[in-house]
Amino acid sequence: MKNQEIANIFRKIADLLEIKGENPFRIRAYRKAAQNIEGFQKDVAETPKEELLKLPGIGQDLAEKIEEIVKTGKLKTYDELRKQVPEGLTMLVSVPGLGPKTAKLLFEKLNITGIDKLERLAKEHKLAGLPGIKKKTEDNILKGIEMLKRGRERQPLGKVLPIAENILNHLREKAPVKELSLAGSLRRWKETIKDIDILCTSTDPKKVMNVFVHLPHVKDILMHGTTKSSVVLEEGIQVDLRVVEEKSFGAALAYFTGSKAHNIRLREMALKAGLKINEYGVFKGNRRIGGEKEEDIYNILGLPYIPPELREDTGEIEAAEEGRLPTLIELTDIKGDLHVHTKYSDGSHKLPELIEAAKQRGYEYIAITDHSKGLGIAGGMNEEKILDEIKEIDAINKKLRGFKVLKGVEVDIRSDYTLDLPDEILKRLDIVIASIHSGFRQSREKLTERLIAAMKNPYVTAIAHPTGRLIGERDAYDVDIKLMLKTAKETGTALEINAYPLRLDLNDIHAKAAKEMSIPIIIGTDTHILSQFDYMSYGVHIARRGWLEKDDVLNTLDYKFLIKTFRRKTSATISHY
Ligand code: DGT
Ligand code: CA
Ligand code: ZN
Repeated sequence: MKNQEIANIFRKIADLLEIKGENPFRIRAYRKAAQNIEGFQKDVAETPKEELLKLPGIGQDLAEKIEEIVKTGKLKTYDELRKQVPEGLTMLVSVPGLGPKTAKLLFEKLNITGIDKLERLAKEHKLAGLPGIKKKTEDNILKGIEMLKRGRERQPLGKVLPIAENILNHLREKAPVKELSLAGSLRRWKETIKDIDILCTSTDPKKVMNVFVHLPHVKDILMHGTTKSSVVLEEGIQVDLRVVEEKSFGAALAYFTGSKAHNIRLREMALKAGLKINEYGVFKGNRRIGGEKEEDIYNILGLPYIPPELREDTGEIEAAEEGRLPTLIELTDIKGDLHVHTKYSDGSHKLPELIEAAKQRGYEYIAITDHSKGLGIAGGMNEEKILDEIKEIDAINKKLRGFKVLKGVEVDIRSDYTLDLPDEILKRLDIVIASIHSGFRQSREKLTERLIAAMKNPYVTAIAHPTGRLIGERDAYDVDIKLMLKTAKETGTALEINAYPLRLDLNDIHAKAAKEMSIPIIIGTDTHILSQFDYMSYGVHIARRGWLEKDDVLNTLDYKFLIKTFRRKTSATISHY
């Protein structure tokens, strides 16, 4: 959990360097290191320096800085930088979307040093008129402040889940627990989480609670009882643990998994049947008729089991009653990852390493989708480089048995609606995913038109991270989702669920809408370092929240069928336009 703190310091250093107008590559190096430390599976504090140096993006200098933080709890570079930049200014750049240049201007001209004043002046339109600040800038600032406030209440799933899993492991090892499960929004894989809910059974609840309130990284103990305890972690997240009786475990699990709306529907059904459901069980009068297993609750109501991801009261109860619940896609249905970066662009590994790792997880294929040249800073490929990569993949495929590497690219959709690579190159690839990485603040019409133009290209297989949001950092860009879906359908273009935990985009709601229109979906992890292959699980669970079944997702297909499906779009589009 120390990893997160170190990553945060590196991020703050990047912000400070940016305010000072330092070298963009240095700034990027800190951000990238932060990201890699966060994604690192082990505790950085307990990792020897030689091993740290093997982490992508961590050189001698950063490795020493990590050691310094671990040893002293502080970092000189950071403290010195902080002295050079006024605190009020640092606060301003913490507003998502408010860049260092604008922050500096506001700080110097209007003496804004706090979020409250910033919000007030933006609402009163007192910012517009300063050089480069328009009404739209004010709107963006207000949006950013709102996001910042929201972010304090709810944190991204990708940040909370690893912390929760560490806690479960710790309890499993150190406490006398029998049944043990996450509940609440985490068990439903909601994209943001308010707090961590955990349930267990035990013959020694006192001991369990003792271990729990003394977990590493507990900052405050809010409550220490024998059936319920609550702590706040240093990361600012609250964790509730409940120890329940074995005969009630299923009922409690259903109750505390929620959602509240789903539970209310179940209780209404129970009342109509003359039954009572609560966190202790299912009762007929005073007689308990179930509650040890979660399935009991549904079975007694005459329903099939409803998976946690569906429990939002968005039609799952009706579907269950009418016997048309989807058979949700599973992680094991996935036959390969379709969004992977190598050293040809901004990934950290060479092809053979990635292929080996993909084989080890039992995949049948992966698609290599490095960035095109538009993304200068991400080391995007020009035409020559991509031809080199194609050649290397062809050579590798000749030697591989039982595994295929798809030649692909993540081509940038430019602000002027064109793609960053000519058709002559795109047509030589097996998969082309197109995405927007710049000009997010164009008008809704223009942004939508960019996506539509890309989808009409016969060689574009899919749109990657179609709405561009970064949870807690950047809202989705303003696109006409309906029109995007309609065009995807008409052109036979797939849409991606990007499994990168800060993206998860398409989100659950849009994925469900896409499914209802039979638009093909691909799930890709956007892997830049090996451990990120694990993100597939996030993508699959978002798909599950979108009611997706195996057949809705293209990378559950065998290689042969997958390629056939991709080609079908190309030939259909060429004959149509
Ligand atoms: P969040 O906001 O990310 O923590 O979302 P949840 O769903 O984890 O919400 P939370 O932690 O407030 O409560 C956990 C579950 O407990 C919730 O999903 C349903 C159940 N629950 C909590 N309060 C109530 C209530 O007043 N009535 C009912 N029926 N269920 C409740
Ligand atoms: Ca919760
Ligand atoms: Zn990517």
